[in-house]
Amino acid sequence: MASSPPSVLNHVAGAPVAGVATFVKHSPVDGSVVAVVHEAGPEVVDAAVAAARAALAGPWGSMTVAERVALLRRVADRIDERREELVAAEVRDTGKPEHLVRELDVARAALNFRSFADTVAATGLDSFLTDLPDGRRALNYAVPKPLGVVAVVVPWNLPLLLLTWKVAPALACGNAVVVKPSEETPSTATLLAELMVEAGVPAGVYNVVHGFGPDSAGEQLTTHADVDAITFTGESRTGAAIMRAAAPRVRPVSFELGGKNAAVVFADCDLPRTLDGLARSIFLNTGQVCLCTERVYVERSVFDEVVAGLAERAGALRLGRPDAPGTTTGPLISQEHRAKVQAYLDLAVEEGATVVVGGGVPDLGEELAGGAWVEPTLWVGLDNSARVVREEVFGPVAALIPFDSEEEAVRLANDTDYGLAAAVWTSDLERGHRVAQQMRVGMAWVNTWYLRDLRSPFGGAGLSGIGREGGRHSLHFYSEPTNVCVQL
Ligand code: NAD
Ligand code: 6OD
Repeated sequence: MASSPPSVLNHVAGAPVAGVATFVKHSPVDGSVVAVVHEAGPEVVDAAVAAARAALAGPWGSMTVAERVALLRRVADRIDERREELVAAEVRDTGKPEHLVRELDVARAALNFRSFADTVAATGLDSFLTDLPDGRRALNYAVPKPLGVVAVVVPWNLPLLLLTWKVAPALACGNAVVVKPSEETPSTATLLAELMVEAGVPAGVYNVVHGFGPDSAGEQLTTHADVDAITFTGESRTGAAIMRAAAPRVRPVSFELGGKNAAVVFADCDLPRTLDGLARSIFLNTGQVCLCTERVYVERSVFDEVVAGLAERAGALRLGRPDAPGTTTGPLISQEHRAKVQAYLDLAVEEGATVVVGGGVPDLGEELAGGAWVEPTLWVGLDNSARVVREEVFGPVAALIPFDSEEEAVRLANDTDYGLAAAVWTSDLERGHRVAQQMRVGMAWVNTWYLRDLRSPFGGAGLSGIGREGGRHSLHFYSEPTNVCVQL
């Protein structure tokens, strides 16, 4: 007899809590039911916020930085120790290839805790010795304080990675958090709650509420009167809704939102390396990384070669079950998301695209017929006026467009309402610096893509977000200094 799917509960004040209702989570791989999730409801959200508030008034609120650092390191150790359980849970929810989850998502979760432990441990106070013209002297020093109760609302594409990217610095700064994971990926947030308890994080410091966005846990949490700040990763439209929710009480927000990221390929690039890098930047995680390249501008003299090289690499991708040897590419997250991506595949053709590869739904056999599969797709024949070149698809797709000059490449790449990331491919390093600096984005890579130093600022311009996180930038967001001025 088949075993029943696991129940995923909310986590409040250090303990699992049932919800007001349940919903079913389907596997993106084959459509089977993989979990039954407890939707929080307003009372559980209230209880979670109250638990966080109470934790701030308890031992957590008076812990030294060194004690918090030790706790963060213990959480990282627990992630390492229970890595395979986290991998299994993330794979079940997302359908990603197992090796990707192990090497990227779960490895980064542990690193997030270690990195922010290091950063907060090494951070001193701002202090100034002030000499006034009238001869008075004063000592100014700024004491960082936590913001209080922080709502953490995250998406489904890199669930544990993005959640810990916000939770680790929030805890490093002494806040208590209420986390709202995506309804598509509830499992690892809840598993992390167990690890927090095992590591000795006081009850109420880390709470999890499950549910959807509007009229559910997302909205209930972000409109809650006792939440002090909101940190959010997700779609730009959702960011706008959350900004409205934060406005009445003027609460700080940090937003990491959508992208329509460009790659600029110059004829002088190292072509094999560039093609490998481009293929990774278009197709990693089935194109479901906010940083993924969906627009590729190519110097005309190498355009055909780049199109052919990318088509070959797209053709070499292996779609399949997460645990199948050789799988490079998983499904999209859900049928709902596939319907959105498919609508863009149809629109591209209506807008005059020539489909170089892909363009539809693959036939992977009966066993996977209920999954959210889509073919890796490349288009030519479009320009920046097409909606598929302007709007974020969030799937394994890219439009390839030729350019004739550096100036034109910069103009085309910057011709977007978004401003998250860009990649420049060239062997001329001077040009690499010059073009990267002209990109109106939060992160510009040269001859690489998604290479991260967790101390560097991360965020977006325009529709791609507000603020920067990473290293000391995160500490700035998650704390609020009190400046003390002492006349000497
Ligand atoms: P989404 O905005 O639909 O959902 C994100 C989270 O917000 C989910 O937990 C959801 O339940 C919640 N939510 C939805 N509506 C809400 C509301 N009105 N109030 C409160 N909460 C609400 O995004 P998604 O589909 O889960 O993720 C994909 C999007 O995220 C893409 O646009 C992608 O580019 C973006 N993203 C950006 C970054 C970044 O760092 N810039 C990283 C990852 C993903
Ligand atoms: O790597 C990171 O720190 C990060 N925030 C990645 C975001 C990826 C978007 O999907």
